[in-house]
Amino acid sequence: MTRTGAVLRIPRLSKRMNEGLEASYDVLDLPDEGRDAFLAEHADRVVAIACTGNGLVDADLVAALPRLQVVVNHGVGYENVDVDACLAHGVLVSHTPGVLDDAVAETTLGLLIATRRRFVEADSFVRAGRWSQEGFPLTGQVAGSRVGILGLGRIGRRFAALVDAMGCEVAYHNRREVPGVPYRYAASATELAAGVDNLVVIVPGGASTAALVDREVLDALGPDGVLVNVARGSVVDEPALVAALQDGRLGAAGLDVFATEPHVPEELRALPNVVLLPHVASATVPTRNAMADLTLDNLALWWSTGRLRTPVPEMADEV
Ligand code: NAP
Ligand code: 8YV
Repeated sequence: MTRTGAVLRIPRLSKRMNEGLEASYDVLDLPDEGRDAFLAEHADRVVAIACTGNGLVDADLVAALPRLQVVVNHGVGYENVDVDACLAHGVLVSHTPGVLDDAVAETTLGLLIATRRRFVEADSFVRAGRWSQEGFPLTGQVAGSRVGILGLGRIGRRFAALVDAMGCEVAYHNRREVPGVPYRYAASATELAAGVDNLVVIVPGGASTAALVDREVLDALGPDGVLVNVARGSVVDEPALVAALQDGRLGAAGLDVFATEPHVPEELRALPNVVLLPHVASATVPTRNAMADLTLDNLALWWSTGRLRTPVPEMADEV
């Protein structure tokens, strides 16, 4: 199949992605300013979009691109893409499931241990020369603890296997019980939080999970509880989280994601009982290479056959 047209990049991507796109396609960059003038000049050339989490593909953009046929998203989460608008315009969407599970699961475990064992504080304690005057306080422990997983999907299951191997008692909540897993099912996020020491959040973002972890869930987790969020900032009610940490109603939190990245509220940054990461759960060289390659594979396959290797689940019947 011979296709003509340009690929719209939103925003500029990794070196590997940019080089892969530029080697094979006519690439345009959506500007932050002067969008209307850009679209007036180029809209009818664009047949594909290559984007990532902070590249918004909303209904207005989809409607403004009359020849758009495919969106390839670099990332497994795709709430940045309005899938309903794409479906309505016959536009296909792909994402990058599976290739990042190990990296995200190991980040989740690392963040949980760093938070529960206060490793970042302990590092500052040594650097400040305090060790010669006093010992660092004893902490809680992850091994053998009760771990709740909100979102037992691809990544959640990989993480469950890691903490299972550490002798943890694993429970989870999804909207549907997963058949055949050896972990206890909880009927709600609150019920899950009430029965564990550590709550790990790894559901998709978007409207359906917005503030799923609210004050009630945080209070159920309680003053000795640790929350780890590697999902999306939108899944946790951030002001409620800050208040719970400040009031001592929640023990500690390890966060890779925030409500309005890269902004992290000053109140969170001022707290000693948090470990904060800049959305790096998948950010290893091999994993980011695999994500870039899968994204480029989807585009190349669509370009030559009209099909996708890893369509988003809403489109599984379309390709
Ligand atoms: P997945 O395989 O689709 O798993 C998602 C799980 O969440 C499913 O088990 C699903 O079960 C559950 N779920 C969905 N909506 C729910 C709700 N409203 N309440 C309770 N459970 C719900 O996805 P994945 O590949 O594991 O990735 C999960 C998410 O992790 C991504 O969408 C992305 O947002 C995030 N992520 C973050 C990073 C990072 O860098 N921090 C990296 C990769 C992924 P049910 O459908 O039965 O509810
Ligand atoms: C990336 C992610 O940070 O895959 C996801 O959903 O959040 C991360 O792997 C993001 O896609 C930016 O590349």
